[in-house]
Amino acid sequence: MTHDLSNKGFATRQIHAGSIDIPGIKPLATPIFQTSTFVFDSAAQGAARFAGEEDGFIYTRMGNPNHEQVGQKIASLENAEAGLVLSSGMGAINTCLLTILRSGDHLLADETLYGATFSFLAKGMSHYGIDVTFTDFSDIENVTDNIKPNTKAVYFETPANPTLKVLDLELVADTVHAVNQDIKVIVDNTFCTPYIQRPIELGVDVVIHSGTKYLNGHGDVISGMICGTKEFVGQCKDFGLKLVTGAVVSPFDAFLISRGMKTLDIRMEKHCSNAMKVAEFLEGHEKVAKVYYPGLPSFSGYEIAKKQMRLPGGIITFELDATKEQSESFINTLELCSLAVSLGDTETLIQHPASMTHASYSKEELKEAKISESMIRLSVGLETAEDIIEDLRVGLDRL
Ligand code: LCS
Repeated sequence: MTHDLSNKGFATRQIHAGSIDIPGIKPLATPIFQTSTFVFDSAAQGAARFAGEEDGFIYTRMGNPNHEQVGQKIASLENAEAGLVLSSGMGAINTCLLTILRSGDHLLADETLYGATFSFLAKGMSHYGIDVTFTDFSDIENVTDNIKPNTKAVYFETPANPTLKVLDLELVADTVHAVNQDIKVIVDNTFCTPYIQRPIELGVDVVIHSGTKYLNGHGDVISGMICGTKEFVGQCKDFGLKLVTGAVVSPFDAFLISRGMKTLDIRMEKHCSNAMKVAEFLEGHEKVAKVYYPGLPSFSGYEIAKKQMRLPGGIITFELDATKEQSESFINTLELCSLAVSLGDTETLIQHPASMTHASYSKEELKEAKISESMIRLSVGLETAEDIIEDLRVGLDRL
């Protein structure tokens, strides 16, 4: 399906990886294979496909050309052997972890995670007899100290949602593998995308994405992805996705994601340059108490970010020098910034993590994860930077 693109640049691969050849027709854009099932030429062929003796599509839960295209694209961009697209980021996380873990196993996770991921690990995993420990990976001794003989996977985000805590990918991967080479080190790379950061090149085993965010990039699809070795992604596909979660994405959504991914690099450049301007504006404003952004030298994660991220990303978290009511009215009165969860869209989105994306954390858990109740998270969009800043300035001046 794919030409050899191994020596080609990122921009070329985001456009051409996973391209589908249809002899005799040759459409430039990929058709949408909106079909639930595929017709066999014969009973023998059907049997051969089920037996894995012949390549070819069977049924869309088990594979579809639009899925293959996205899987190949993300694998190429992450520098992974293989990639798989799923129905949501949560679908990807569930599929990945339930492929690795079984009753009696242990999972070690960083304590600052997207709210639903935290909930699934904190509450859902016990349904399967899986033990989970949360700790702060910023202190690498917390990682070493909490690995047990039955630890099968280590899970974290960097930068983390919503505090933007930056963790050293290479250090975490090397530390875990030095204790036990077989432990799968899994990182959620949603905030960066492979344009900014490629964890597999730094020793991580598995990369997860919410494809809902920058990869699709246009706020019109929910999806997720898993990248890793051919063997592991094959297990996620043939066991996790096919038999356990059934988290299959529609061919139409896969088509939209593939279309979105073709412009990933230029969108990420603009998200990041806009975010840098907005972060500098916020940091200089007297009504802003603190700004969390990997591109600011004042930010605690700045040095590690510089080492492993090619750009600082498009998400900024900040705290106002204001009461809870004032912060709420600030968010309510913005005009250009939309009050909505999600991130990575063309539109600038603003939300309050403690009561929205991270509402599943208890007050104590929020404190533990250093998610303050006054944090406001901004996903800087692709509008004109000065217009985003002006919207924020008007809101801040009203305080
Ligand atoms: N991982 C991260 C880092 C996320 O931010 C999200 C969603 C997910 C996984 C789950 O992906 P989904 O199933 O939604 O595709 N984050 C959201 C957020 O911060 N606001 O709304 C959703």
